[in-house]
Amino acid sequence: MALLYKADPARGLQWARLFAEKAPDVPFRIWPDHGDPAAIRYLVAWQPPEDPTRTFPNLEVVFSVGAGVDQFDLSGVPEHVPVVRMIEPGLVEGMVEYVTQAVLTIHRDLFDYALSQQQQVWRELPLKPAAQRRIGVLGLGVLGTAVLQRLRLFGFACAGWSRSPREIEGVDCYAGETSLDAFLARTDILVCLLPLTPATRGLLNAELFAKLPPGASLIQTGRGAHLNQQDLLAVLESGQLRNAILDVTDPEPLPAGHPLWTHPRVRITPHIASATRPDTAVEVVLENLRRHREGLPMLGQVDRTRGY
Ligand code: NDP
Ligand code: OXD
Repeated sequence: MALLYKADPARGLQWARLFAEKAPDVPFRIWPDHGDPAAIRYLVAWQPPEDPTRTFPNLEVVFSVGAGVDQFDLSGVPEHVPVVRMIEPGLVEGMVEYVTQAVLTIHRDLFDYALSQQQQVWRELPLKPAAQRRIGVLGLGVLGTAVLQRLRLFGFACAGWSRSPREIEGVDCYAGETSLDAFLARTDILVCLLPLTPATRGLLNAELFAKLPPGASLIQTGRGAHLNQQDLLAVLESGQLRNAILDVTDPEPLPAGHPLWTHPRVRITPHIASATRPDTAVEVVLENLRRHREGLPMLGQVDRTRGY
């Protein structure tokens, strides 16, 4: 009854230490040293190997080491093997920190002050109260909800958009395609925290940007393929969008020389908005192993028809 870890090997060593301490009865293997393939029951992976059940015939559960599963070829995992994505407090905390700093950067005009600094110009801009800044988060799941709950505390006017109706205290919730235009029309700072699915691929495009108020800004923390990067460059040029903070791009890494790298109104980070934290994630995986053994639903089980 062994668990195979197939992701960043340095973090794998931390997982191994935590498993040895908290679950010594579960042998922990790090890819490619999987030992007896027939002993592998659980796989924790960023990207599973091709045809995992042929290699590991007794595989019972595939865990994504990340919150998203778009990097998985779900068709390669047979229906009887559940796929579970990562929901863990460390990952949530990191995302709340990242989006909060990004929203405050835009809200407090730090792009403009950076440009002034380059020109050695001492120029004050009018201070806008948070209540007059409208934040809109695409995706009201684990991360989008946590981000909005924090941003509310600053007094921002908060809204979010999801597929099915949600209720979050202090947040105007919009649901479904028919409400998207109204959500966009009231959004000054748009945050993307959607999963990448056929329905959301390319959603951040010229048509969508045109529905935001002129001078809106984008914080992109979903997946690179949500965004049409050429369209973004065009709306930054026209002024329809004022600033963009991108944590994810397509492809990753963003190639050297790409115009987004040097755009004065774009800030780029290398997909670090958040990351699964071994100490908190191991607790969740162990809880899910317990649930699985007891035939209970696991936390974060992926609905294959929705793709997230
Ligand atoms: P969840 O599955 O908890 O939430 C997804 C949300 O998106 C839900 O509210 C869902 O609606 C909504 N959604 C999905 N499809 C649509 C659609 N077609 N139209 C409208 N709304 C839709 O995911 P998480 O919050 O845990 O994570 C979100 C994403 O964040 C990940 O998939 C990943 O892409 C990204 N991420 C990025 C990281 C980074 O470092 N940059 C780190 C971790 C995650 P409903 O509520 O109705 O289901
Ligand atoms: C994730 C990520 O999905 O790190 O967890 O992007």
